[in-house]
Amino acid sequence: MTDILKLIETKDPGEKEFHQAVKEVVESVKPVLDRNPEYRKMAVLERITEPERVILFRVPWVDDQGDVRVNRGFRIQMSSAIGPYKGGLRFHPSVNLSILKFLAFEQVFKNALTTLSMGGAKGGSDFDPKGKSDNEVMRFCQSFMAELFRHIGADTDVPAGDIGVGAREIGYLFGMYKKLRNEFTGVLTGKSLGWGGSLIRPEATGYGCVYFAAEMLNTRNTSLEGKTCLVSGSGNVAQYTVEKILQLGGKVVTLSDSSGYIYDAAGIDRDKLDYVKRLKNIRRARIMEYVDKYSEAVYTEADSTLGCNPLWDHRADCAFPCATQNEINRKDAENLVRQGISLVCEGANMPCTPEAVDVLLDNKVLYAPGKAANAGGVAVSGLEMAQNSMRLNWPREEVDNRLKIIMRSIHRTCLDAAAEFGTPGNYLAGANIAGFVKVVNAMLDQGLV
Ligand code: NDP
Ligand code: 2IT
Repeated sequence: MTDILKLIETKDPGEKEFHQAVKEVVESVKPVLDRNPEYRKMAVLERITEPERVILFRVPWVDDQGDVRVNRGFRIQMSSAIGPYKGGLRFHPSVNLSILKFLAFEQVFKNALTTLSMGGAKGGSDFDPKGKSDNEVMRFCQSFMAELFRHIGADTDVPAGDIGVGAREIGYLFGMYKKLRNEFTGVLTGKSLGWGGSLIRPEATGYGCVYFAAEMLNTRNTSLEGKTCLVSGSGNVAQYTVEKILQLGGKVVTLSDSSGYIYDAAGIDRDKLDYVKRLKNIRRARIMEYVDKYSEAVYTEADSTLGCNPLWDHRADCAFPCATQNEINRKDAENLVRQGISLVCEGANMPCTPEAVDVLLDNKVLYAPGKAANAGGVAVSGLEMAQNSMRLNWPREEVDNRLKIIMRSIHRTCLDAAAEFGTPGNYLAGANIAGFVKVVNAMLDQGLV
């Protein structure tokens, strides 16, 4: 087991997020390998940690001043064992190979858990959409797609959104793909409703995450009704996480962005959430403006010298990290436990460090890893692909019901796999094991490819 970790540390030095994601899965699946000697013989770990294909390309574009800019584009096609490559695109200055490989690796298991036929991928660029005009974003997206189009397709690889990529970017990317290929196919998901998008796709990650949390609470005979919740981020996933928590009777007291966080003791109600949606999605402004509008709330600037994020140091029952990777460290987890938290459900991908997860599990906190809890987003992407293939659009209730059924099934699958392999109640082990077994069995069926 250590060998595979040593191997990737030697082969891929410095890719710390990728190493972190691999280590977690490898530790979880050890009992599965022990029970199935064939897996080791067929080198499944060595194969599953090596992307099937990595595409790295130059993205030149012209800004509004007429200056030429150059960014780096990526697509990591990690696994096509159970379906076409599938996973989001992230536009953020922090994007690098390590981050996209960790995300693609996680996506393989997440997509397997959805029960739909999707392989795993991730892509993006170090382009920062913040502060850019719509025209600049459009020119960037067109240049990005001018290379990516030759590597993707409705039956090959179907990208979608992630941090910094929402409906606007998907629109520009789709337009360019269609022009270059001269075909109108479901090559991207997260499309707008008028031209192939699915109802509930914008809501799906956040709603699904809260459905998953409700299932977990149900195992302890309780619900979100009356629970105080901490939510981080204020983008797509955070907004719809808050919306569903409110619908289920919970109270949300925090939201954040990379500049800082707001704490609203009175609770972020439906009207305040609508304000946040306008602030973030239309004006693309900072969350600090919330306190100008609602003076009862308090804004705290982000301070990386603190060694912890004070957002996670408020009295609460449930926490939903919905911003980015490694946003909850050991100290944050200790603060959450001290403040009485009983559930942490990951809307973001890998927001808890391994040390934070240990603290949560040691303290019997219900903890759901992102690859299970945030799988609703890609699940509804899968439903968007199905609708596109049929050239049909399902009504809102139908997609939402399917999403609920999928989240319930993922919850059950995690618990069953965890129990079968000797770690009852451990959703992390369960998610890793169940996703791994499905993908690895498909790899074995298909021979050495
Ligand atoms: P958005 O771009 O809509 O929102 C991202 C939010 O997180 C913003 O509030 C952003 O603040 C904050 N954020 C981003 N990077 C950092 C950082 N380095 N430090 C602090 N805050 C940061 O993205 P999404 O809501 O789509 O994605 C949020 C998380 O959910 C990501 O981990 C993503 O991988 C995951 N996810 C997304 C899915 C989807 O369908 N969109 C599906 C499953 C998971 P700011 O505006 O200041 O950058
Ligand atoms: O992390 C994720 O699951 C996503 N960003 C969504 C991927 C998708 O293809 O819908």
